[in-house]
Amino acid sequence: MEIKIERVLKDMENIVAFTKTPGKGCTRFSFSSEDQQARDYLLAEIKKMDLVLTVDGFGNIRARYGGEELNDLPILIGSHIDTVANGGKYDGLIGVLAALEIIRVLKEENAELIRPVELIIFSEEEGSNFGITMLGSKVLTGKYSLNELKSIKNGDGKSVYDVVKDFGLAIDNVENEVLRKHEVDSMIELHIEQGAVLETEKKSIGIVQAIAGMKTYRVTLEGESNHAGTTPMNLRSDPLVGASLVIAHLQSVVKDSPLPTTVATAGKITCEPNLPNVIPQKVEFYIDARDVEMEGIDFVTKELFQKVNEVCKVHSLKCHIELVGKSDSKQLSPRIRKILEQEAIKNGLDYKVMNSGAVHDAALMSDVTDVGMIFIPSIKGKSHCPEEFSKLEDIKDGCQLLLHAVEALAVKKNVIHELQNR
Ligand code: HGY
Ligand code: MN
Ligand code: MN
Repeated sequence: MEIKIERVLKDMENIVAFTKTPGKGCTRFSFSSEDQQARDYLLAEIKKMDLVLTVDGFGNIRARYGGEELNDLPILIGSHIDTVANGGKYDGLIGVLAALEIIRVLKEENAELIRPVELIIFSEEEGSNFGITMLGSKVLTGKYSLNELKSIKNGDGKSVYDVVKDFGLAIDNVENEVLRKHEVDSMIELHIEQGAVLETEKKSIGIVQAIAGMKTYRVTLEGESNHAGTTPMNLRSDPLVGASLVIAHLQSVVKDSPLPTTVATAGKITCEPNLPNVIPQKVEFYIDARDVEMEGIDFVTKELFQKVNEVCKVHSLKCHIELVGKSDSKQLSPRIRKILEQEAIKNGLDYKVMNSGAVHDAALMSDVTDVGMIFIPSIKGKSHCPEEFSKLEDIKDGCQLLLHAVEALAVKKNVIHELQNR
C-alpha cells in the first residue's frame, strides 16, 4: 500500500493557514480560535471516513478505524497540532497528517485488519498555555487530578479547568477517561527530529530508542525597585542582575554535567516594572532542564538551587523556585523498534537508531503501552521557528515507514510475520 503524499501536503497547507501570526510562522495554541479551526478541519476529514470518534474532556481526539468484531487491542498513530509561538509547520502536525492519510489508505484498500487502527491527536503538547509540556497526554494517562487542573493557572490567572471548559470541552469527565495499561496494543508517533543529527549523517529516517526527560522550573526573584540614577550601585537589590547571573552560570556549568546530553535553557523571562530607568522589583524566569538520563537533569537542578541561593545572599534578594512541569526520560519499546527497523530494512530506508532531545507525547504513552517513534530530518536542525523545514522525500519516507509498521501490526496478511518474530 502507498500513501498519497499530495493529500498530506494539501492537509498541511490548509492547517498551516490557521495561525495567529501569518507570515511569521505557526502560532496555534491549544484551545485558541486557530486550534478550533484546525480541529474543525480534521474532524471533517475524520467524519468523511466514518470513523468511531471520541473527543475526551481535555480535547484529545481519537478516531478509530476497524470495528468491534476485531477483538485485538488497537494500535494508535498520531501526534499533536498545537505549536509554540512563531513555530514551524511540521512539529506535531506531520505525525497527525501521516496518521490521517494512513487510515484513508487502509480504508481505500479495504485492508483486512486484525486490530483497529486509531488516529490520536493530543491537546497542549507544547505547553504554550500553562508552561507544562505534554499536558494532554499527561491528563490522558492520569498524571493530573481535576483539582490540580483547577489550581494550575496561565499568565492571566485563568485555570486549566476554566480555559478548557470555556473551549467547550467536558473537562469534568477527564478522571473517568484515563487510558490504562493493556487498553491499547501500541502507539507509533512520526515526528520531525528537531535537531541536525539525521541531516549531518545523511540519513532519511531516525528510529527512536529513548526520549529525554525534562524539568521546568519557574524562578521568581524579588528585590527593591528604585531610581536608576540616584541609587548607588552598592545599595541595590536588583533581581534582574540576580537572574542574569543564574542564567549565565547554568549556561557555563552545564558542560560539567556527568552526561554530554544535558541541556539547560532559560526561554521565558518577565521583569517588573520593565523600564530602562527603574531598578526592577521582580523578575520571573523559566529554566528548562533536559537529558536522556535523569542524572543530567538532577545536575542542573542542583546547580540552579545553589546559584539562586548564592546570588540572593549577595544581592539581598528573595527567591521562590517552583517545579512547574516534569516528565521522566523513557526507553521506547524494543518490540516496536524491531518492527520499525525490519520495515526500514525491507524498504531500503537508510535509518539511524537515536535518542530524542525533544520531549514527546510518546514518552507519556510509554507508561501504558508499547511505543515507537519515527523521525524525519529537520533541515539545518531548525525547529520551534518559522525556518523549520523537512524535505518532501523524507516526509514520504517517514509516512511510508509508518504505514508499513501499521501493516505489520494490524493488517491480516502481514501480521503473521510479526507474530513469528515475537
Ligand atoms: O519542548 C519540546 O521538546 C516539545 O517540542 N514540546
Ligand atoms: Mn512536537
Ligand atoms: Mn515542539
